Amino acid sequence: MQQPDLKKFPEGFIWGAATASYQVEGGIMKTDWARAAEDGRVPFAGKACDHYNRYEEDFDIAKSLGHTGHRFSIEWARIEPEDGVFNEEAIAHYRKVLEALHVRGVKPFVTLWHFTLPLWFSETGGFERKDAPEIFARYCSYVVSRLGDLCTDFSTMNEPNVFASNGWLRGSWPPFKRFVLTDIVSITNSGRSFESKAERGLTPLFTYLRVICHLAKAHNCAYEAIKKVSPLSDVSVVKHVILFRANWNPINKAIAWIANYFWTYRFMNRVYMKCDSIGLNYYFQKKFGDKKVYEKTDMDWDIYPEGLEESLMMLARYRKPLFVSESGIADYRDVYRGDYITKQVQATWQAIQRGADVRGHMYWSLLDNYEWVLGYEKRFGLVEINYETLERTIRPSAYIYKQICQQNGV
Ligand code: IFM
Repeated sequence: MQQPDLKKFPEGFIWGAATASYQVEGGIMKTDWARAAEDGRVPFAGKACDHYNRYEEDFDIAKSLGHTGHRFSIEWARIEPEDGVFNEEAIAHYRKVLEALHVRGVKPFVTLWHFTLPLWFSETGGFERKDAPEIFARYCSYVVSRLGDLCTDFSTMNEPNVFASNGWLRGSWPPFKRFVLTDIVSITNSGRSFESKAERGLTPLFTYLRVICHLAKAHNCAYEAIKKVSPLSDVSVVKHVILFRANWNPINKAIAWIANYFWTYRFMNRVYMKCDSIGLNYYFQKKFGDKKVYEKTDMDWDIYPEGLEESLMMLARYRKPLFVSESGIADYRDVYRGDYITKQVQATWQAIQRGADVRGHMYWSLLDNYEWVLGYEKRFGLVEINYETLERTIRPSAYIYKQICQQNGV
């Protein structure tokens, strides 16, 4: 029987979880991250969860957990291992992946690029290149032309601001360029364990700004190119939002406003016209002037799932359909995750009541995964991975989410 106080979601609302190729597939070579691992600058991804071979087993689990949607990414280096050379075997693989989702009645959401770059592209300048937008659009339109009959929802890129700030400001991700002043701003999942070469002066800052500009152009260019080959596809960008808030103090309020502008709105203002929908990745907030001490996730991020509501409202101003493309918690012991999920779903429901057109919710992540410079230690998964045996174990919190998915409510 339905609980009387159940907060129901709109009919057809999509429930699921997300993954990304480099973080779960295993065996990915010839990328900037694989090269950085060989150079000892980041951990090896190795076989990861071997999801490349075990996707069917993993989708069975997702299905058994009541998921109706699944977000995953395509590995650019598999598809285009050399400049302009496309690999049909890789396409055939991802076609099988999409078919496996369809057979299980799970709707696919494909991200075309999730952080890792083919070596030929990164070594010739990557997104610093002037022609990067065209190169990226060529790749995106190729993939959509080959997969568009099996998938309608494509995100061009994941978290462009995280990619650029970790690569060109913090210098903790490839290509490890660091603008020394930015040590005062801590950006997401960048870690501090690996040394980067600091470049002095303003040059790295200008390069960063150029990269951001190229990323926005790349999305817009890819949107146009995808529409040419598949006019009916839904094309989105996946934006990481940090919720900057402030206490009563007007100076703090001004700082929060500026931070939200530079982290979220500046990029979105450049791309929203070329978005059919927008994906939101939310993990944490920063409240200026706040003395409250929050409990922490294993990433040392404040536990504040409620912030998802306001983050959705920040993107709702663009008047596009939204989906929560990622939100979740690193929680090795699985003690906070169930409550965290319940609250992040409640926050999503609240945003819908306030007028946000949210169509789906993807927990990050379906599986434990390679957490970039932090390696395999952080555990986000609904499903625990034993990296020795590759055995999958469903965590108790996954069943809390299952109930939400099945009731279409919380
Ligand atoms: O693991 C990452 C993912 O690749 C992008 N969004 C944030 C996640 C957790 O840090």
